[in-house]
Amino acid sequence: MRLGIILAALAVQLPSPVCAQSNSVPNLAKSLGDTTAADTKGWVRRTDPAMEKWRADRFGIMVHWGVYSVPGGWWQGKEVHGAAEWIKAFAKISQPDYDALLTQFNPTNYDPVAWAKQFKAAGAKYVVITTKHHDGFCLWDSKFTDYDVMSTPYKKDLLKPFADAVRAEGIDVGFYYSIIDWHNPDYRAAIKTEGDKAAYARYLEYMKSQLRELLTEYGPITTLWFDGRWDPSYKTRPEIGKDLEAYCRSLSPGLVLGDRVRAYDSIADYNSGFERRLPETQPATDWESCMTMTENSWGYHRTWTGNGWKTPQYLCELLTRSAAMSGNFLVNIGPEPNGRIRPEETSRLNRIGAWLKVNGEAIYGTKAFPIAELPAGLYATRKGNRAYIIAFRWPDTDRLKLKGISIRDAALLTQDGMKSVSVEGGNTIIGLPSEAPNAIASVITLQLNDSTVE
Ligand code: JFZ
Repeated sequence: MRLGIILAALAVQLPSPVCAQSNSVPNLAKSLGDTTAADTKGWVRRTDPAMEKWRADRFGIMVHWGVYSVPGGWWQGKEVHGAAEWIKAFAKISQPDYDALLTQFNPTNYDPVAWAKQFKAAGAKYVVITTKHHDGFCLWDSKFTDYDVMSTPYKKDLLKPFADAVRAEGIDVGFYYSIIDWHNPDYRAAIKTEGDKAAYARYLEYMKSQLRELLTEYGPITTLWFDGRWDPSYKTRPEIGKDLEAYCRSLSPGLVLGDRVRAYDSIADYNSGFERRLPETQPATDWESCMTMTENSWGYHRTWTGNGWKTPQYLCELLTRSAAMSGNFLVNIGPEPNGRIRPEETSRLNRIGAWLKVNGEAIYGTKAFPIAELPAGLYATRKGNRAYIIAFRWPDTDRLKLKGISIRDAALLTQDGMKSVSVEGGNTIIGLPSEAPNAIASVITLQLNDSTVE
């Protein structure tokens, strides 16, 4: 149902008709396959260290940055609602007009070390940055195109210092890479002629060459986040995605790959279909939700927020709900064209980080801990024989009943002692202080009986 809302929101802005090269917008509305909690589609649960690390991370940051950040959602004096990174399509900007934006992309305030410190302060364990979005512009010095940062006044690779700085903070580096490319003349949305087929084959080689650069020249890349698989040229030929995936894995054996590298026929290492939403129930596979802080703009938009900015508390709750369903949460930022992270985003990242600093034990390295009939606003996670109740709404009674759960002890994470812990008819009853100890969400830790099986 949420997908319907996303599509309805997109539909408002769909330009039509569009040229053959960039007809991705209407196709997006018509044919976006979505994955559901029940989808397992050939998924095999990986238990190698790289996958276990990704699984334990639980919280990451996504960065959408490119020449679309220059107009920032405004074109010819008019605000263009919706995802700012789509402005070329939404405002029907001609290729020459769009290319002129490259001459204005000069992020002189770009400070990757400060960015990395900001990610650290947010408590992120991995970061995924757009190396190339649908517009085809590349943030690095690619040998295979001039449509990159070297053709801007900045003239320096943006990814190398990014990867180095992020890694220096102990944070994993991941790369977003768009399969759709509005600029490359060989890209085809559909294959109708032999010529299209040959062009797309060249495009595939182009993608591989770029992915080789990204996977071999920027230090260890832990995850590749593909996007834009919905055009018929890709989604009707699953062998292409399989081939691309095999190629990436051959270059980087531990690579963690979301399902968007594939056509809709199967899930790779995790389900990345939870876009600006969380699953209703816990998926059977590994999964990740990616989330905007405003409504549906990933790239920097100067003014449009849709339903406004999500509060830090709400973002913490979405992160917690994800962990309580054994999933990861990737929150997005869209830096300004000058390289600054906007204050609305830094303040939210800092608030999330401050909460995680105290309560992160209940999130990192945890998985779902199902408790029946937990009151709304309360979530449960588990790590070994410790479980955590994370309360975004402090119960208005002084007793919290945990149905069917038998524990040895309970404590507040941030202060000593609970009023009481008792057992009544197989349920654990925890006596609570009348005030929530934490303004965002308080954590009650439970010491499980050793017999409670994992
Ligand atoms: C894609 C991009 O088009 C968008 O610009 C942004 O980068 C986002 C992270 O990914 O948009 C999508 C992709 C998939 C769905 C919705 C929007 N989906 O599966 O519902």
